[in-house]
Amino acid sequence: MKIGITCYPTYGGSGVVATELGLELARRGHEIHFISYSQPIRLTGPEPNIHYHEVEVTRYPLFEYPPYDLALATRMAEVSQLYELDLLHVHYAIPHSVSAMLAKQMLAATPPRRHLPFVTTLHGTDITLVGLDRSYLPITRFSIEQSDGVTAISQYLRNRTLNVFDIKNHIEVIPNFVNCDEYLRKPEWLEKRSEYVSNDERLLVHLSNFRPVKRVLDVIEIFDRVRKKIPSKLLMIGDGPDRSQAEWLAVQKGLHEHVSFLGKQDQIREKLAIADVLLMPSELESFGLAALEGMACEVVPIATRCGGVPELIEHGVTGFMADVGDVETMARYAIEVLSDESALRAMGKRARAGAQEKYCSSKIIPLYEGFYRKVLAQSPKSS
Ligand code: GMT
Repeated sequence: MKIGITCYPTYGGSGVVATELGLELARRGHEIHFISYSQPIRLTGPEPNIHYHEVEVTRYPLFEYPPYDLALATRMAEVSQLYELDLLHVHYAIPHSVSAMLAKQMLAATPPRRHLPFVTTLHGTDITLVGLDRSYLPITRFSIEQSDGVTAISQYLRNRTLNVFDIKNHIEVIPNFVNCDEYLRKPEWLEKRSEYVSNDERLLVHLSNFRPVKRVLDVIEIFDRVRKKIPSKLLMIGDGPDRSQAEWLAVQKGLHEHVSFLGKQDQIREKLAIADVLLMPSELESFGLAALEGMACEVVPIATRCGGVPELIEHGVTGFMADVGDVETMARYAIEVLSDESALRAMGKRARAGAQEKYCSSKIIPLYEGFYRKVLAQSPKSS
């Protein structure tokens, strides 16, 4: 198939999922065209079957807000026409779904009148936060209803979308995935662990875009409690609006020598795979991709019981969950599991087995392929 993919190309789970999906589909022989304002971050080098089309947004003094969604719609239509795409797959409804809807309408109305179905994948904040802003809700609902296929990354997000948006479409749940052959605890990566911790220390990790929903201050609070009982260090991977507050809290608590803020990183898996525990105390996660990537690397996730997280983590078996804001309980779980090497390693192995059982890309990519085929079969070839 020839598939156009649009996503937010910078750091953020939806862009990561979209890019990894494109890469996996390309390896399986599909022709993939990324259409976005910059090259997706995990798209590092030239890859067979992968094309990237940049969306240029004209700046003009009259445009206080340059109309990216219109430029995107135009580029989507152009690329679809030129490369004879079979369908578009947009990740994150706002504004990508609206742009795809416009591109589809333009192509249908202009000779030679191509039919271009589009699939929208809902990731979370497009529904839970942004979509609930009254100014975005009607257009988001409309573009979801106009989609030829809609998927959600968890059962939770599917149910929430159906309830909040009162949408009649079928929403297929296709969960996020991880490449289990690339995300694993490689012995040669473990050798690098000594750059961060000594032999008698434990290593905790947090990975996010440091937005308020991630509650990064709770990460520092949890680590503060763990560090009082267990010699340990914390790696903070990523960047975003709450980073300086977290750095300041670490200084105030006298932890600055034990916490490394690494910023945005390219080789996430090599950093994840050397850790013992991953902290994800988010206010909300529709899925929690960081936890899945950690689990594949045998890192025990300690997270909040929110959104789609209970679908991913089996409490007490493949990780731990506590209520949002309950840093005492999350710290207690971390101390318990980090105090016992064999329990820690056994839970890490069960975490990987949990990831492998349901979420390896080898299991999930065929679900997307099947879904595309279903959408194409239901769509007329030309209008
Ligand atoms: O919340 C974020 O960090 C960004 C957001 C995104 O779209 O990039 O994440 C959402 O999508 C991820 C990938 O599907 C999920 O793993 C996250 O759980 C989800 N975030 C929320 O629901 C808050």
